[in-house]
Parts: sequence; structure tokens; C-alpha cells
Amino acid sequence: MPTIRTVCAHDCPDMCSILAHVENGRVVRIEGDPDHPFTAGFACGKVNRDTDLVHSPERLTTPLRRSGPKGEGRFTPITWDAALDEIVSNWERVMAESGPLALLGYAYSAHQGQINRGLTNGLFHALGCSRLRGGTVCDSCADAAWAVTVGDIGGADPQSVHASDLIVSWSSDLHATNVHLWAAIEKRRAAGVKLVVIDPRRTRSARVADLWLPIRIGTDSALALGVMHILVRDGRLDRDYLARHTLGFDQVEREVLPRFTPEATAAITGLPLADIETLANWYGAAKTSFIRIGFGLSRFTDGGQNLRTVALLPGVTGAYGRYGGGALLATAAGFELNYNALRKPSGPAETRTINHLKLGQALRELNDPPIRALFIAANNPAVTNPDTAGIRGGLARADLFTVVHDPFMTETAKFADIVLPATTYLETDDFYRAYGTYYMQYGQRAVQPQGEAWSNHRLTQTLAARMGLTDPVFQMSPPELVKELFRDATGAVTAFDPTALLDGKAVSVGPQGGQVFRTPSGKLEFYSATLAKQGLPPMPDWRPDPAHVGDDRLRLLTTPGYFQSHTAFSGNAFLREREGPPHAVLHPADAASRGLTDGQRVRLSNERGEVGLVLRVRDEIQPGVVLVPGQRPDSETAGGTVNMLCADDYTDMGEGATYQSTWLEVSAWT
Ligand SMILES: Nc1nc2c(c(=O)[nH]1)N[C@H]1C(S)=C(S)[C@@H](COP(=O)(O)OP(=O)(O)OC[C@H]3O[C@@H](n4cnc5c(=O)[nH]c(N)nc54)[C@H](O)[C@@H]3O)O[C@H]1N2
Ligand SMILES: Nc1nc2c(c(=O)[nH]1)N[C@H]1C(S)=C(S)[C@@H](COP(=O)(O)OP(=O)(O)OC[C@H]3O[C@@H](n4cnc5c(=O)[nH]c(N)nc54)[C@H](O)[C@@H]3O)O[C@H]1N2
Ligand code: SF4
Ligand SMILES: [Mo]
Repeated sequence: MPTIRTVCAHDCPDMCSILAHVENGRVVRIEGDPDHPFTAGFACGKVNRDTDLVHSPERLTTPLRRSGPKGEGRFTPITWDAALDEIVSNWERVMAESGPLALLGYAYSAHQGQINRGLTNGLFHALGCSRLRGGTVCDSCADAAWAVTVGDIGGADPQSVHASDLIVSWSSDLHATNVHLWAAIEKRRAAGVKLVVIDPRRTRSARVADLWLPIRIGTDSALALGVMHILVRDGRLDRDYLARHTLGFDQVEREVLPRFTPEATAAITGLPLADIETLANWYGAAKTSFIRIGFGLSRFTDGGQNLRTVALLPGVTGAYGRYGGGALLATAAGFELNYNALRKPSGPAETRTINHLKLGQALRELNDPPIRALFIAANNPAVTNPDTAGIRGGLARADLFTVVHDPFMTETAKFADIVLPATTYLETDDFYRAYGTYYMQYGQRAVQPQGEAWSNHRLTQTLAARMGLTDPVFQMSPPELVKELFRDATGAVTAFDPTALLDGKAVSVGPQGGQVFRTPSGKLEFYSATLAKQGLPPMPDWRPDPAHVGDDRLRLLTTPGYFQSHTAFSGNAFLREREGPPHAVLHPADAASRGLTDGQRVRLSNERGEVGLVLRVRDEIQPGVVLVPGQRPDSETAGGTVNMLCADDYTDMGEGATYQSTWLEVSAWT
């Protein structure tokens, strides 16, 4: 029975090295690579079942042509040749009539490989099409806030927690989204190191933490400032570190911190005074405190300000200066590969850019030229984007020619003219770099493509040839493309020979010392002139969410599913069942005041739309919020999907998503 060492390509910070056991051309078992220090011999509960994803009876097996109205999901099988002919003739027609800007094409993050994601985007770059500004549905706000504060550079190495003396999980559901960091933290806890969880939800990690702070959504900046206030009050700052490595703390100390007394902080955050004091006390006593910052706290109007303020805290105690201390948002910036070789092989430097969040608006409203042809790979925006109804309205346009490439028939694919069967990562070769660890690794396919599925790599190169593109990358094999990624690369990755990496062993570029800052001043910026120039508050602060209409409706709390990741695993019947029916959670007091009981179907509604879910009544959240884990497709809910309730408004920084600036009501489903 052959065993293939490869890499998990799902959108997940851990980027595990995995061993796929293969029998008669089928993946029969997956295990975490015992030789990989961070994977440490186990895969998560989702990927342990990826045999059921690869060999799911729900996989698409052939190209399809639509035979019913858009959105209904009626299709007829066609050959690859017929599908490609139809795509190319439509693209050529649209480009001849309206120019290349009338075509929008992209691959998003469901395949984390640099080749299967990057090269597909390179195809549309080379064609000079409208470009997607991806990532705004996910991390663009958090990344922008980190960049103005710490710089365009990775955070602390998750493996450095072996040297941490306090661990704070701040808006990160470790058991769901970062389970290998959890394993490393457990080891540290066995040595007596304390864990604090700051999360509106009593997550699985919160249940077993030494301290859980059930913070109100979007008030983390106030908590961080309240902690700084106490550190100043108690003289527990590192003035020497502040003077040498940070900018503007004196002004924050004078003008901002006096307002964030423990009492004021408690009133804003909804946290008990004593717990705020305990956090400040533990944080002040620690030398190598490690904060894992998740994206959750950035998903509302002032998300950038909220995240940035938390990222400033380790500067106050000097934890940033010590290995094991500091903060980790992401590590991707630590790999300075030549991404452009694949993503921008040729094509104009500038074209029209479309923000991922505004896809619906772009399809409905853009002119000069309108978007007339759309290609989507590895993304299910009809479920995972906000303004879902608007997206579907755009996708339903009769004059729009849409192609969707996916292993499964998604809600988005139901609107396509042509649907193409995609491979899963276990059927592809690719090169990976993590966004939550400092490992990079080459992964080879474990099995041949199932049915008539094609990888993004193969589809991209075939389309490029048919469209007459001659850039060499559109003819290269995966090993050749890896070399391109390393040509003209800079920084830590240059220590490695790409040819040697093809053996599939993971290597780390993890920093060994304290945090380096890559801001304009070269310091941690408490005061940011960049933000001032953008008309944003240059110093950390807190204000009530301006999107709040001031009524007493419930606020949406959106969290990852434990056995789902957006919709990437919804083609796996076992995991659908394991996750349970799509549900919403209310605090017992909120359920009682609405006459609602556990297990009944409820309607979540606001001015934007409605969704039907099963109600769970639990005290894992505070009154005033409604928790909806994951984004489940309409085919699984009583009706609709949660993002129908969310607007496509931007965050303060990075033009990101504001899912949690959503207020709604819950009533019985009739
Ligand atoms: N199982 C699973 N794994 C996943 C995913 C998934 O959906 N499911 N998604 C993948 C992707 S694409 C990504 S980007 C990452 C995301 O990974 P993370 O960044 O860890 O996850 P988030 O979805 O941002 O939310 C994490 C936590 O933030 C909390 N939270 C929400 N609002 C606030 C707030 O205002 N303050 C505080 N302190 N906490 C808040 C939520 O309750 C939740 O527990 O995970 C990846 N891994
Ligand atoms: N309400 C709310 N909405 C959210 C979030 C939230 O916290 N709350 N989180 C947001 C975040 S962080 C993200 S990243 C987005 C994720 O949103 P999406 O990018 O839409 O993620 P998925 O639902 O996983 O859809 C990815 C699709 O890619 C397909 N796929 C998998 N592998 C391949 C491949 O190799 N090739 C091709 N062609 N297709 C493949 C899968 O079958 C799936 O249909 O959702 C965002 N939406
Ligand atoms: S923890 Fe993340 S990277 Fe590891 S197997 Fe699961 S989804 Fe893949
Ligand atoms: Mo994401």
C-alpha cells in the first residue's frame, strides 16, 4: 500500500504535512505526518475524513452545460472539448466586443497551493482582464491593521510557545481553526503556563482556560487600552523597550489611556472588573507573553482599529523583544517568494480592480464595460460573500457568461453556464507556504484525478494555450514552476534550494529572535502617520459601532464551524452530519423573552433578508447576541443562508468585511 507524503491544501493556518495511504487508486486513510514538528502526527477531525471528500459520490464527474434557468441547478453533461470550445468562443467574443475588462476571472483560497491558486490568477492577469481584489472577505482588514502597526512582516512563530510564560488566545477558536497550536499550548500548560481566552463565545478552548473573558463583540481595543491603563498605574511597563522600539506611546499615555479606567473598560466590554485586573496582573508579570490574534475581532466597522490596538499590547511590556513573546496574527509575509512570476506573468500593470466583497454590486452595476464573462474557481460567493442576495441577482443576469470550476455542485455553480469538474488537492502537485506557521513544503498528488476532473493547473494552462498566451509559465510542470517562485525571491526563503525541496520535506523559515518591525519608522507604531494621512485615528481608541442603529435587536456573532470550513467540506456527508443541522444559538434569557425553545426552527431576519435555522439555547454566549457557526448552503438550511443578512460595507482599514456589524431579530419559523 503506497503512502504519499503531501500537504493539506485547505484554507487553514496549520498547513499540515499529511500521509495519504493509497490502495487501488483510492485514498483509504489520512494521517498527520509524525516527522513534521508542528503537525506532530495528527490531522484534524475534518481532514481525517478527506477520503470521503475525494471519493464523495457527490463529486462532479464531467463538464456540464446549463439546461434550466440560472440558479435552478439543471445541467447536461458535455465533453471537455465542447466545454472549452464554448468558453473560448465566448471569451473571444466578449473581449472583441467590449475589451478584456469585460471579463473577470479568479481562483480564491480553497486550494492553498501557490500553483493551483497563483497560476489561475496569472491567466487573467496576462489576458488584461478586470482583477479581483481577493481576501477582503477574510483577512484584508486584519492584515492592513497589522501592517500599519507592526509592518508587512510575519508575527511570532507558533512553535515559539515552548518558551512562552503566558498564552492569550484573543479571538481565535483554536480547537476549530488552529488545532496544532492548541496541541503545542497543551504541552506548555502541563508545565504550569496559564491560558487566557478572550472571546464572546465559550469556545472549546475557553471551557478549559484558566481565565475566559466573554467580551462584547468589537470592544477588544477598549480592553487592550484598559490593560495598558493598569500597567501604567502599577508601573509594570518596560520604559526602556518603549523608548527604543516604539513610536508615540507617550502621546497615547497622555491623551488616550486616562479615559480607559478599569471601570470604564468594564462598562464598554461587559467584563467583570476583577477579570480585567487579573488579565492585566498576569500580563504585567509575564516576560514572554504570547498572544494568538484571530481574524474574528476584525469583522466589523472598526475592525482595523480593534485589531491594531491588541497588536500594540506586547510593546508595552517589551514581550515583542523576546523569543516566545509577542503576537501572532499571520506568518505569510515571512515568505518573500517571487509570487508575481505565476500571478503576473504578463499583462498591463494597472486595470480595473473589483473588491471581492463588492462582486454582487460589480455584476449588477458596473459599466464601461459591464462584466460580461465571469470565471470562478475555488470560491462559493453565493454563500460565503455578504450581500448574498445581491450576488445572486448579479449571477442571474441572462447576458452574463459564467464558468465555475469546482469539485462539487455549489450554490454558485448552479448559476453557471458551464460547470467544470475540479480535482481536490489530493489529486494535484503543488508548492505550499503556510499562513499560520513558518513551514513551506512541496506536496505531490496522492491519487489520479477522479472522474474527468482537472486541476486548476491543467485547466489554466489549457485555457492559456487556447487563448493564444505564450508566457512560458503556462507550459511549465509543477517542479519548474517551483523554481520560478524562488527566482529573484528575497529574505529567509533564499536559504533553500528549490530543487532539493521537491523531495517533499517541510522546512521552516521561522524567526529565532524577537519581533522585527517593518513600519515607516522601523518601530511599533502607537502613533501612525500613515493612518493620520488616510483620515483615520492615528492613535488607538474605541467608539461604539456606528453601524448600530441604536435599537435593541440582537447582534450577529459569526464563528467557524468545528466540522465545516465555510462550504469546503459540505460535499462530505459524514462531516455534514457531524456538524449537525445548520443552527443559531441564543442565550436562555433571549430565547425565553421571545418564547422560543431549544430545537425549534427559527427565522433570523433583518432589512436585508432572512434565513431559517434550528435554534439551540445555550449559555455559551452572552445575552444580546445570536451566534451562527459557519456559512451553510441553502440546500442544508430551512431556507436561505446567513450572509443574506450581512451588508457589503467596508471596515475602517483594508476594505474588509463587516459581518458582525449586523443586527437582526429572531422569531419562530412559520
Ligand atoms: N474548522 C474550521 N477551520 C477553519 C475555518 C472554518 O470555517 N472552520 N476557516 C478557515 C479560514 S478561511 C480562516 S480565515 C481561519 C479563521 O480563523 P480564526 O481567525 O481563528 O477564526 P475567526 O473566524 O476569525 O473567529 C475566531 C473567533 O473569534 C471570535 N470573535 C468574534 N468576534 C470577536 C470580537 O469582537 N472579539 C473577540 N475577542 N473575539 C471575537 C469568535 O467567537 C471565534 O471564536 O480559519 C480557517 N480554519
Ligand atoms: N458570515 C460569514 N461569512 C464568511 C466568513 C465569516 O466569518 N462569516 N468568513 C469568510 C472567510 S474567512 C473566507 S476565507 C471565505 C471563504 O469562502 P470561499 O472561498 O467561498 O470558501 P469555501 O466555501 O470553502 O468554497 C471554496 C470552494 O472551492 C472548492 N474547491 C476546493 N478545492 C478546490 C480546487 O482545488 N479547485 C477548485 N477549482 N475548487 C476547489 C470547494 O469545493 C468550495 O466549493 O468566507 C468568508 N465568509
Ligand atoms: S488542521 Fe488545517 S492544515 Fe491540518 S489537516 Fe486540518 S485543515 Fe488541514
Ligand atoms: Mo478566511
